[in-house]
Amino acid sequence: MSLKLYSVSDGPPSLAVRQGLKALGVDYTLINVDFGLGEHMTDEYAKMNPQKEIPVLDDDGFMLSESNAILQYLADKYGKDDKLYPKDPKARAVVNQRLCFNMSTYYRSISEHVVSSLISLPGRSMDVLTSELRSIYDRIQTPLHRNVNIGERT
Ligand SMILES: N[C@@H](CCC(=O)N[C@@H](CS)C(=O)NCC(=O)O)C(=O)O
Repeated sequence: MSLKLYSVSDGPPSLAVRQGLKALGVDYTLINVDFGLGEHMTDEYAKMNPQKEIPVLDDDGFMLSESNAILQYLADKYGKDDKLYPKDPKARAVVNQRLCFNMSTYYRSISEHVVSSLISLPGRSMDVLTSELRSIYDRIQTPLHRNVNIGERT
């Protein structure tokens, strides 16, 4: 078995995949991609992921990008039971909802917040970004509580 993960040390999507691999107890080779040096912007890297984003999983030549897709693939392939990624349609749908919400809304808002502390984003003051982030955080609490009986497994 030759499983490799191209990862950036402090990138949330990369960290999520590393957590998934740890939870599943899967051995792999970690390849650090230096974001600052732009190692993900090379033509060589684009052959693995035309989006030029990190992380990328290489499972014996099967290349996969997008952290959520990687997590779902790993859980399907290596999960010894269905605790991490349930097979029951409703329980799985709750996990998928969290993954989609994180990618479409929560992570985007956190990223914008972090970037704006480094460079100012036109028309996006820190106060506005903070209040958006708070509101997003509050909104995820409702479905978290509503699905608590299913969520026990997540
Ligand atoms: N949707 C992607 C997002 C990955 C992502 O944004 N990775 C960042 C590093 S944390 C990246 O590679 N950014 C490339 C760039 O900004 O040039 C995923 O979940 O894997």
